[in-house]
Amino acid sequence: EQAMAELVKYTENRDSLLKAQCAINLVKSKLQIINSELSLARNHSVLVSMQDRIKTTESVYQKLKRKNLPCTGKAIEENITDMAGVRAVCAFEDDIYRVSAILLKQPDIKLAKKKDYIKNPKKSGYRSLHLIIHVPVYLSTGVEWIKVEVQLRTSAMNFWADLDHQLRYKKGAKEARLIGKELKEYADRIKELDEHMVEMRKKIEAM
Ligand code: 0O2
Repeated sequence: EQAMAELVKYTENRDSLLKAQCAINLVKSKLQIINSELSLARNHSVLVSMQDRIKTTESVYQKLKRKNLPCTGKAIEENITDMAGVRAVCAFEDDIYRVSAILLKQPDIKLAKKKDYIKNPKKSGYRSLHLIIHVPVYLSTGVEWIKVEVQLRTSAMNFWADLDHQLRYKKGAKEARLIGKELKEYADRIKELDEHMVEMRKKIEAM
């Protein structure tokens, strides 16, 4: 309980929440512009949907526990890279890399870390492209660079990850073990499906 109270000081600080929301809005606005331009150029809708969230105290707590870290501001600052998160869902896998390249070329975006779980899927079968970026939020007191984790996925990857997340986080370890192997097989099938969908689109474009 004391750990929780310590955590709340950092996760529910109004100043930090405001900055996180501003950073999210900025990234979403950039992604919307990229989507409009790219969809026009490629002649199909590139982004299917976008979601954002600020990590809850409970989720931060679970993550710190999982990593055996103390509930301190320092531990959050150093280890929780997704306090502010934006998820962008594309129809096609190749568009993920187009969106990412355009975003990262912008001079006011600083890339801290790129984790390509599409080229290197997690053991669970999880696939997505993660970009941990810093974006400038202009406040009356000056500029502050805020960390945002952008997760880029296809609709199919998102479908799989939502289901997996429900199982992994809402159910216990026992259930996860029982069904994990089966889910991994579906992740492989989704990978194939994503590849076929790009081929199909190219075929249609060439007609
Ligand atoms: P939530 O509820 O989404 O916020 P590490 O494993 O230490 O290298 P770390 O810091 O855990 O890396 O980050 P990682 O794994 O690069 O990305 C974390 C986020 O990616 C997760 O956030 C999930 O959103 C997503 N993710 C990563 N692996 C999986 C997976 O196997 N299945 C699903 N469904 N999502 C995954 P949180 O904080 O775990 O959860």
